[in-house]
Amino acid sequence: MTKTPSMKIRKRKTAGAVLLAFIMLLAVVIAMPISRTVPNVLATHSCTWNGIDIHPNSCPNSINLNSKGTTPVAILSNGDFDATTVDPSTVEFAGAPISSRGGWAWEDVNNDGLLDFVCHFDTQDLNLDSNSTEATLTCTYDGKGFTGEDSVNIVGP
Ligand SMILES: [Ca+2]
Ligand SMILES: [Ca+2]
Repeated sequence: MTKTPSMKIRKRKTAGAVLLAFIMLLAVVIAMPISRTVPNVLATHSCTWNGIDIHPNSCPNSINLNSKGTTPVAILSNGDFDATTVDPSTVEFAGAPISSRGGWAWEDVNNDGLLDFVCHFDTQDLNLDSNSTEATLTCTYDGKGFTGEDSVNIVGP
């Protein structure tokens, strides 16, 4: 049987469809690990942080605004940021300065080999209310400004 030009085109089209299907399958395979991690990210949304970890290594970050205690917050070091250069006198979390009761310390709270800056705030001084879902910490380090955020879960009466 002689191949007509139209058959050739049809064959090429079939090959194109097979290739397309293969690419789509490949895309699905590649996307699978991502789609597997997405639900995890969503599930742990309340534990995510942006530079800080309220109640280090604890989740959710429950805060009882009637508590007479202190709330610990870790400013986390990373490859580009050394939390040991934080100026403690400039640290403010939800409008409150570092508590004289809790103070601050350098401690590697997330075991990544980099010292983090852990500080405590008088919970009753925090400018948060029952509708708050996140809290912000600001400070200066090395003459530069730092802003970190983490989620909060307001509990209690
Ligand atoms: Ca936490
Ligand atoms: Ca660390």
